[in-house]
Amino acid sequence: MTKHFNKLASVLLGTTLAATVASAASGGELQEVMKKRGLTEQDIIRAAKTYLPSGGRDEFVVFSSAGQAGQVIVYGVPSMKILKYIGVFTPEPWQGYGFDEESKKVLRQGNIRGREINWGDTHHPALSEKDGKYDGKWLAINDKATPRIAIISLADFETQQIAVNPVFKSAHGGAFFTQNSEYIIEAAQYAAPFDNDYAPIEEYKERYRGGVTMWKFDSKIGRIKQKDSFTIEMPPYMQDLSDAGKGVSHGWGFTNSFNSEMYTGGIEVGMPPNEAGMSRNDTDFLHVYNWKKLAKLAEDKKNVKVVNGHRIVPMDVAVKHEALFLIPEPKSPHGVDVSPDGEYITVCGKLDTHASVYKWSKIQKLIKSKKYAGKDPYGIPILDMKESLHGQAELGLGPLHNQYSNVDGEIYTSLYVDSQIVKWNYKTLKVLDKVNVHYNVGHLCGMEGKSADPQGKYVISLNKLVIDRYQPVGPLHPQSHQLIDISGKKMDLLYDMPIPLGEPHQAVAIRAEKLHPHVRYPMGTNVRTGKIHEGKTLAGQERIERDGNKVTVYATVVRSHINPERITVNKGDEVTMYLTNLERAQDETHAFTVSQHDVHVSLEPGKTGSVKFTADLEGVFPYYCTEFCSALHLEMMGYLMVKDP
Ligand code: CUK
Ligand code: CUA
Repeated sequence: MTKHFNKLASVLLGTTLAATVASAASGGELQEVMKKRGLTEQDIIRAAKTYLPSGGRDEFVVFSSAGQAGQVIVYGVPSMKILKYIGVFTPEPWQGYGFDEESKKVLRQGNIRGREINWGDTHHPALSEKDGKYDGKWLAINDKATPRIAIISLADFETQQIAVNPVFKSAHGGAFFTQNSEYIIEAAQYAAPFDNDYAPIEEYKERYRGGVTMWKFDSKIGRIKQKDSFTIEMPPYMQDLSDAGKGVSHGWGFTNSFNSEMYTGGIEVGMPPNEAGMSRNDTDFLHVYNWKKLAKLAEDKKNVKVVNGHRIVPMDVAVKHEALFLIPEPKSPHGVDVSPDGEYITVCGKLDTHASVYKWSKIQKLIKSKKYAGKDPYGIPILDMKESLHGQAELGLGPLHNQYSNVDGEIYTSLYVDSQIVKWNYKTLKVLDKVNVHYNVGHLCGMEGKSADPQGKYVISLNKLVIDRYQPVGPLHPQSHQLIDISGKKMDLLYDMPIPLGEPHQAVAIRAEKLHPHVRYPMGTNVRTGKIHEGKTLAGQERIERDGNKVTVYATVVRSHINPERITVNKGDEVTMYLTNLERAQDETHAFTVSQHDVHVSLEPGKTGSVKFTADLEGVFPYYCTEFCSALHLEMMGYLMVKDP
């Protein structure tokens, strides 16, 4: 007992005070609480390792995909306290994302062929990089269902851009920044024609294509430059997860694929069902491409084909310039993860118990010597698997994804089928430890664990099933993030966090000290553009302007009134309301809605936002501030009067 209390006390207070606390606690309140709640000493130690006292700050901040919710979840580590949901591909009501005009403009950038899309399937968030290290400026995340990439500013944790992929029809293998955020990699998934035409499935091999889009990124302003972006055409092998080279492999990209069989279910009558048809071959292909060279090539018109206004570098051009290669990898792979120095590339295959560690210097040698093991049906050179491999490590059933720690050669891999995290060394190929997780882990998230500067300390297991871990809330269970301490020789599972917002496919963590979000905006800021809003209104400038049936209201909000407090319009008028929050005090947010009009805008200090509606219903409609902002919050209101002239 005393030994455990000493350990606990040293966690809490450091070793010098340990003895004192142990003797005080052993007879006292702590033991009573433990007894009452049925807690073990191990529980108490884990609680102490994750407990964040009131007002405290976490060491790391995690950005997690919210899967089918189309959003991003932000939480702290080690406390696992949820801090924010960021609306990305789907509306987010609290901040009025999708309910005010500025955010609608961002959401509507995600329209496809004129169609509004309000649902998204977020998979892989990525943090912008400088020299392969996170710079804390931008977050990118992909939508798999309707291939799009969103850019979120870490100055205010708001979505600022959605870029639609003009040629892909689904995309899983994004987003991944190159080491200086020059580009964001997005790989296609289910092959389809690049154009928008119908093509019968019998033409799969000729007309259907996979590929990798290199989104040009301007990290100064945090925007994807659509016209400077290009796509590398690839065979219809169903490209998947990707990673950018860094350090010694900077300038190159790596993308997995499955279905090298090009099985479609429709071509080969009498074939076994999809699952078996798509994994008949023992190996699929790791795509290795020199994006730096391809970007240069794409500048010359004669090297590209333009589809939907977007530049494509065809496979034969890439092959001719020795910029695209294939390497066999164990079938049905999932993650491909480049080591912090860029020399080792670890690929895990769901149907293989091994992780395959490729060595960049070996790959480079094969490329330089033009020693190819053969060519695929599209003429792409294949490099010999054995000669590219550093080695393979037997890890367990269903290895999926990898994260690195701050210890040389140390890597953590999720085992989907075994429901475990395995710690091993990708240089020695030795397995070091395993820990059970609950259950069916997909990705895992290390602390800056995929950057050039991993921090160690923790990994988080992002689990697909929870079954018996939480209070049941119906047949659909929350999904689970489990925090694991990796600072010792053995891993230790510290904390279970349920997230009721969708599947946490992937998450990225950054040191909190790297983030410096705004406290307030410069007065009159349009937060979706970062520029001063045309509707900026200062105290004394409030007014209502009419031009025909168009009514424009320039309003201010400040404790504790909305000015103007009365707006009278005619039925059928088109009303635009610009609202500026004049507050400078921290966290003094107001927000605005009008009864029965389906609008909402959140107004953080200094922000100007707007709502727009047609006053098509006659009547009296209260409007009010929706944030409990002061003692006179309920008084912060007014009336929209709509009369039939
Ligand atoms: S994830 Cu998208 S299927 Cu393993 Cu990257 Cu869940
Ligand atoms: Cu402002 Cu409530």
